[in-house]
Amino acid sequence: MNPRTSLTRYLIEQQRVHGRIPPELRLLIEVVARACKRIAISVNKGALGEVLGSAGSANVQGEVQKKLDLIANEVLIEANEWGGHLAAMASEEMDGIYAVPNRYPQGEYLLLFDPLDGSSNIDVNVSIGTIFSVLRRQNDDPLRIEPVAEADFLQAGAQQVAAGYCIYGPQTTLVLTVGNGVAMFTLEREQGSWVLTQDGVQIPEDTSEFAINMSNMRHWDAPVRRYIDDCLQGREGPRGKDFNMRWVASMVADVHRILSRGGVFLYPWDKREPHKPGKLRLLYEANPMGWIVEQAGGAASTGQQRILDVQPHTLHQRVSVILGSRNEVEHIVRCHQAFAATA
Ligand code: P6P
Repeated sequence: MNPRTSLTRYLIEQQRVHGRIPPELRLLIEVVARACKRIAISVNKGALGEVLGSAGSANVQGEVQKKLDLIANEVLIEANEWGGHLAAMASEEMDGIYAVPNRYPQGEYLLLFDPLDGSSNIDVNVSIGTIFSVLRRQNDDPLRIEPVAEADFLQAGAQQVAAGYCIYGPQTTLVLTVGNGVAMFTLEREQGSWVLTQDGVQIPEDTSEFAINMSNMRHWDAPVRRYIDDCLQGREGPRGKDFNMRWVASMVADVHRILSRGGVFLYPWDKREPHKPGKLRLLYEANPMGWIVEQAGGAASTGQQRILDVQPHTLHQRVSVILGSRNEVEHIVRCHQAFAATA
């Protein structure tokens, strides 16, 4: 029986065989993966661990924080502040950035994370997850005298050097890209090791399945309404085939399904908050998930442009998200272009 490939072996191969990553980035990813194992332990305890329910606080977005949101955030910060490979961290749950204290070893990487995505599903035992993104500090100061600033994080998603998520579901699975395709590692609980269970993940180019929160239909812009209307008409309609719909309200779960069998995920701009381009966060959700999807042969667009080309201006910037099976995303982008041409 082939010896099972561990996360460590996979990362060593990406470092030494493919020359994709330096040792410091390999070690940083290992630290994040260990933190995800620690979060999984808390998530799996549920009511037995007294980790359910609200923390009685709100995050910088004004959203109610769950106890597990804060636990996951703390685990990631504690694991990485001593890691020695980071200059700073930024979390969806925190305002501003967390610069590694000077007395700790400093690295050249910037870690961004949504510590627990899909929090509304925690108390109802539906899959949730941790999303992370790694950038390199664009600082040519060899002595790194300049302190890390928020502006260091404001890099387009195309600058990421690693991205991944961990889904806490029936299995605990770590999904990772370092720019050489997408690999999936399933947590082997007895020994606590990440085992490579899929490499070279490929999203089918076509799909008959869309994921969107249909209750927002009346708020959508015309191109999205037209796209969904066409899908709902099924084989008698302009798409010539029937469509299925899924919506988990946990991006990691919807994206994991799309990586596993194809599909398209949409969280578009809507008129409830017209001044915001969308609900999802560019740096903590759209960029890491967009890169993973592209690395698996899919596409990720705002409807107007490639998500990974969006230049961030603020840390918690939001964006409209359309991602998944390449041909379906391109069809939706054409719907947007058609309406723009007649505007
Ligand atoms: P809604 C979770 O809060 C999240 O950020 C994504 O994981 C998810 O896709 C979306 O929001 C769900 O939003 O409005 O359907 O609850």
